[in-house]
Amino acid sequence: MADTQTGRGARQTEGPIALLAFIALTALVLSIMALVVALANRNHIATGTTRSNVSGSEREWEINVSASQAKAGDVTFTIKNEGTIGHEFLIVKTDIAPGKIPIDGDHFSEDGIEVIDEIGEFAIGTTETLTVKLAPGKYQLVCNLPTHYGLGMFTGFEVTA
Ligand SMILES: [Cu+2]
Repeated sequence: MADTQTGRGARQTEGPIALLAFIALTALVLSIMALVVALANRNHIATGTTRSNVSGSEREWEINVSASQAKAGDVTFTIKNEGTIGHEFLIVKTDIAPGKIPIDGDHFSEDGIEVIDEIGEFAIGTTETLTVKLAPGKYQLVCNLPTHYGLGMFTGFEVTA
């Protein structure tokens, strides 16, 4: 009993100081937590890979996509062939305006053109997926099967930092 009363008395005497200490400690802990979260967020932005999804379709003679731009990083294209013949899907990095790559015969030469990656000719009614890591810049999404580019199977795409 005596010990309990002594203890209670001691707590009452130190109450205000303990409260101030508690508030100061809480403020310090919250500051540290905020700093840790801020650093974690900064690191995430600096080292994390941005992922984007773009869906779209191809048909005679057009390519339609759900977005005309994406952030640099991994971009996944999910493309359906809604046409009545086979089509391909190329991602070309170029500053040439959409549709203006010089045609050599019935399609443009891919020599000297930066083709990042492609979905080879795929069948009517099927859907293909392609994930590529894209750097900032201007791109064209195209089909380069004979005559298809010239007939309109291209669309501009921009990747921002
Ligand atoms: Cu095509």
